[in-house]
Amino acid sequence: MTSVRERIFQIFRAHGLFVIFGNPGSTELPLLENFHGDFSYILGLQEASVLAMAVGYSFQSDNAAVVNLHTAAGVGNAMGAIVTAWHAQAPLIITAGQQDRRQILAEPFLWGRQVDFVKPYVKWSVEPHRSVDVPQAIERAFHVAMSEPKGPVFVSIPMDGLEDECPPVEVRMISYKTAPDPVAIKEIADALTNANRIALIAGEQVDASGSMSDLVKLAELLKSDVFLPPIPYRWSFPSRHELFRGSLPAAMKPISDRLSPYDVVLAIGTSVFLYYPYVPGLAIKEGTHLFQITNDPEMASRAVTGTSAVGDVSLALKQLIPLVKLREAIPRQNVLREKAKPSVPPTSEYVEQMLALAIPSDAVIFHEAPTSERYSRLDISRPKSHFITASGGLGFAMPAAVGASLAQTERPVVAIVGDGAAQYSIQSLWSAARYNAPVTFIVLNNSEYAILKSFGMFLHEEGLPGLDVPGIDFEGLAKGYGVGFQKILDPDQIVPQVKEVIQSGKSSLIEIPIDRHVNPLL
Ligand SMILES: Cc1ncc(C[n+]2csc(CCOP(=O)(O)OP(=O)(O)O)c2C)c(N)n1
Ligand SMILES: [Mg+2]
Repeated sequence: MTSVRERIFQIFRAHGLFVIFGNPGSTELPLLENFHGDFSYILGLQEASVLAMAVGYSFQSDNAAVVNLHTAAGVGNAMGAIVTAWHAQAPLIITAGQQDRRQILAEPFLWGRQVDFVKPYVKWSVEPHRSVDVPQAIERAFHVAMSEPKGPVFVSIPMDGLEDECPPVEVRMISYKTAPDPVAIKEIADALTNANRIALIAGEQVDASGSMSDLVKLAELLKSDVFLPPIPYRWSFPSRHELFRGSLPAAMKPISDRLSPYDVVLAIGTSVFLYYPYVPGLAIKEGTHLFQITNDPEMASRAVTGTSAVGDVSLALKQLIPLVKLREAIPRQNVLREKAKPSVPPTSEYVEQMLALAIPSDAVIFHEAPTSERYSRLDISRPKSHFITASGGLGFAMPAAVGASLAQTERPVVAIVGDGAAQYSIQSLWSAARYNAPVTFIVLNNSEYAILKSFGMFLHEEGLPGLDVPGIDFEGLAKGYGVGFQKILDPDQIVPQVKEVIQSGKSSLIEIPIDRHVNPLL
């Protein structure tokens, strides 16, 4: 006879899901009993870390990732990270234990309403009525998570009945990609052909769909300028390419100003637009026509301007490329950025400049150093290389870096985080040490929430409490969780020491004290 539990693991196996990220409790133990040797269980010491490790893993493995949490409290702890996974289109099968149904009407200890409270941030949330339905729910959950737009799903698994006999479940394959309407693509191609000056916005779905090289091909045919979207959670265009113009600013007026020289703008695989501070202005200036291609109908419907086509962006690029003609290059002036100068302690700008020299171009980087990121000059030329939190919720980068490292061993993995951001999922250091994930964690320490001081300055707010975080002992934290530690006080040592730690192949935390200068927000 084959049990419900056995069928669940058969389905995971059939879909290539051999890693379970979790933090267990009594309600999950019946599922984990006699855990199979061909699966790995990656323990995170708090659920925010568990969830983000799974996201980092799914980004690198190009597959769904499985998470097992502890009833309502565990799901609650993971909730901020589930919001991030939702915005990042991360395909997760999130499971959690539920109390035994034979006593559920009495609302026993650990019974929870998790099916309801995750709902706005998952594509599907279910607690099967019968234990024999759980494997079928897992099979369906996999397909819901993997269909575009991808995203997290939630299955609550009651702890009773997992030993019951369960009939086989058909493990199915689905082709998930849907091509955009060729008529819409032709309209976009015609507009590009007839345009004077073109800007492409290289959205996150480009990297996620493995089509960075096709986007480069399109940009080189069109000789267009290429921007990343505001606050891009995935990096989709080579940072050292001559057509690359950086990220768009994250506010209305600055965006329409930045795009005003162009008569045709194509935003491919991203929102139109992701705003942060409210700076009123036109969505787009008169004379600029914007087109959007996105895998997400909701993203298309909330766009503030332009004409949208819904469909898979990799197929869209394959359709577009043969329809556009090679254009003449437009002469451009190279804008040389001034080099930041060393000081003690160094500015975040100087540190980012040094990190660009120290971090190899094949690295996978998770960036969560809010005031410093804007100075980044990292060499990003390969797919799946640079990620930031898609929701704005901190506590993503460190655990996601651990998950990314567990998914692949060829590329070095680096997390660059602020001293504040580092605290939200600090226990991910333990998972890095425990599972030999050689992540280099670089903490830029200004003992404050500098970005919030910038935001306060922008809004002319005075007397704000809670923006200083002095006295955190990073050496103690690193050692306590079992990773290596280095503190770099001499700015000249940043490049050699960071290089050395990355090459060491061990998980380590590097603390770099930086100055406390508050920079303007925009
Ligand atoms: C989960 C969560 N809580 C609170 C915030 C609000 N927040 C945004 S940035 C920030 C401070 C970041 O400080 P740090 O990482 O030290 O970076 P710095 O601005 O100093 O470079 C905070 C608390 C958030 N984004 N996410
Ligand atoms: Mg800080």
